[in-house]
Amino acid sequence: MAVVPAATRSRLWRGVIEEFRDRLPVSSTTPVVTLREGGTPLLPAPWLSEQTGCDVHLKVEGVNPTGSFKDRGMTVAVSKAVEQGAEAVVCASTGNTSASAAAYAVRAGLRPIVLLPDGKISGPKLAQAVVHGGIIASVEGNFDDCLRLARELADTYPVALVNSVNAFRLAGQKTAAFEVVDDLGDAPDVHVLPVGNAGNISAYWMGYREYAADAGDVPGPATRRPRMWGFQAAGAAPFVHGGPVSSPETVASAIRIGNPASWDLAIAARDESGGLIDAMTDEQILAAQQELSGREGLFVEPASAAGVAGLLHYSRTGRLDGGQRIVVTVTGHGLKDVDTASAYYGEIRPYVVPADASAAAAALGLA
Ligand code: AN7
Repeated sequence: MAVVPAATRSRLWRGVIEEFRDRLPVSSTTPVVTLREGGTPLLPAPWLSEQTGCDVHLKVEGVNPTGSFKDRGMTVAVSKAVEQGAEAVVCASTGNTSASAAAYAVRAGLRPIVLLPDGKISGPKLAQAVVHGGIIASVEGNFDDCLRLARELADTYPVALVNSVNAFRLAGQKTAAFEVVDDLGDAPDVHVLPVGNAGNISAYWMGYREYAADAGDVPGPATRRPRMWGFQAAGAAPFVHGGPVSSPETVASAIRIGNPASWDLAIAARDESGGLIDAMTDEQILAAQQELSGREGLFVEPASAAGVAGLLHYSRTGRLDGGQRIVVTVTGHGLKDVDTASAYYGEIRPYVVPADASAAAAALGLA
């Protein structure tokens, strides 16, 4: 068998802790719990670029091991939990955090306790918590109730809280901004993403600031920082209303959150960057999800399309200058919520054909 010289082999991505160790709160003795998350594609988006007159790229976080960006923060949070001697972790979740927490916890030999809003998380996300051995509580309440409960449990009982109020989560998630700069050579003009509990917009802003080294005198890999544009769902838009929303409602169940934990950090990200946080309707979000699937070939879950919906809306209403370089984070895989996507198309009516080439060709419009 021919030997492939090491230099010509593709390099194995080691996960965000090993790739960015010097910028993360770990030491040489921290046990690294990883599923080799991160290193996700920055995908050029020709259709969105044409629509907006900008150079648009998608940061495709759905290819992480559990299918969402949550894995970046979870590798750090669970590694630190092990280091600190935890035996169990707890989180509240609209679905993706629980999937990620359960996977990383079992890998580390910890018990994953997940608090989910009763009936309000998608089937595939619930299945992930189940297959990873999650100890599941279905809470009579919404995400905000679950998070309050998770905090109270972690305050009183021997269990580590791994929601994004855990600073290790945000530290891990900031690595996505590092990857964007590493791939583009500098920060984009605008970074667009969905906003729910507001950890991710806060983490990206931390990452961009750190890489531009505005706190120290050593020049960083970036010469500039982007404006941060966050988009919520109209029925769950506390940042747009200027305060908590008591009964958040949206088809984008991942961002059905009325009382975001990272409120101050997200406001700072918005204002220090000269950015904005706005809301899109469920119709706009689903239309953007469909356009991403049908035009760019990328299937994302509804919440993940909120940023794309916002970008298209701002462009179509004349509020986006052309010629800019834009990165949009699409946070979770489309397979995370197949029911919502399928429902958008109504009843599926395939061509029913005999197993015969000429008859099939006629029915399918080939002949
Ligand atoms: C696909 O899993 O809050 O603003 O509990 O799953 O950082 O909260 C999920 C959030 C965007 C919003 N896109 O990010 C949870 C949870 C997807 C998400 C968000 C979430 P944040």
